[in-house]
Amino acid sequence: MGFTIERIRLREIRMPLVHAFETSFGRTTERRILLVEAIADGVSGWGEVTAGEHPFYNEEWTDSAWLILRHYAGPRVLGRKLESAAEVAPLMTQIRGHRMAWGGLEAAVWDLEARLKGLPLYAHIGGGAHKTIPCGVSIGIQESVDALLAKIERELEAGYQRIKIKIKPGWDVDVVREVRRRFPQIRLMVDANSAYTLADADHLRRLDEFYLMMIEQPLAHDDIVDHAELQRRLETSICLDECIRSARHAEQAIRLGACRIINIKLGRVGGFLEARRVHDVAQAAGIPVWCGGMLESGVGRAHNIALSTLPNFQLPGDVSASKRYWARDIIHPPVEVSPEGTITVREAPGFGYELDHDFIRAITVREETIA
Ligand code: NPQ
Ligand code: MG
Repeated sequence: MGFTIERIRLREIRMPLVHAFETSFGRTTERRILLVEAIADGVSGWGEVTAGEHPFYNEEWTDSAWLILRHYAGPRVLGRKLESAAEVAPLMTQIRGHRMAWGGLEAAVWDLEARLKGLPLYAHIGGGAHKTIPCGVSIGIQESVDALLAKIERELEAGYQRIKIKIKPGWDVDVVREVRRRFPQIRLMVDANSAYTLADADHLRRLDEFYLMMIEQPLAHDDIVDHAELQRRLETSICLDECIRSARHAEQAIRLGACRIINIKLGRVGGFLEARRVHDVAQAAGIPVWCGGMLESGVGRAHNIALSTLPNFQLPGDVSASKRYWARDIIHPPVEVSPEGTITVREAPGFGYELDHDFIRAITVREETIA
């Protein structure tokens, strides 16, 4: 069919979180989210840039992403005849890093192409192996262990199938012990967001007695080699997040034995083409994957749901209901989770939800159209 992107509209929206979210790298109370609208033949596709407000999860942040999109990623696709959305990622290879920035545009073009073809996004990316997505929650560092236990209880009552708690030095083994004492049966995992080094291996080994599903990204954000050494010394499976930015990284991590599970985030790997490649590399090696989260608005959340329908998404993701994060989401209906802890994928063309344009306009703090 082919199409030409005539305009790209960037918007920055501000969304206060219902609850502050604290990780080993900091505390977030309000998101500054970039939405990318790609327009062809009068049809719009939507994407979300998943960078944080500061370069603390990885090197990107909201402002760096705006500049990359405005000056590098946008101009590379504007006015170019595309045969397929799969052609977008290869246009970005000259740009080093900044995958969340251009990945937001890449995802918008997949959504656009799905709409042009009248297909649901999940089908257009080759998904649909699962039509209901198992959901987990990611729970930030809390004021006290009692507060954490109460929060876990609420999420289990809501039906969530897996609990992930954030850890850091000083909030790890003793906290996990209390959680396990109270909830001996639940599917439980921890995420360190790179808060440890290999020198902490003996300390991290103390987590082995709690039969966790996995420990996510314990070591440096850009390390694979030390994770391989740590995995040899742990019984608990390592899941890599930050350091898997491409299918090549996934292949190398698996070859070195650095992980037994991979968390795939659409933005971190630069959109759907690379996410699918990571998925396929892991699948071929017998490594299960699950969909990570970046406190997305409804747009990014809907993309995550589509991604999670690929067959090797075998474990509950950090894909949860809109209302856990937002008093009001920018899509309609909001993402809802069943009492069984699942999200059912929607069949409408594109990402499957309606955009709340009036609300988006009301929370937009800057907007620029490049043509
Ligand atoms: C993770 N997400 O899996 C990330 C980390 C994370 C849901 O645990 C602003 C933007 C704040 C992105 C906090 C979850 C963030 C962020 C945490 C990402 O490692
Ligand atoms: Mg993580």
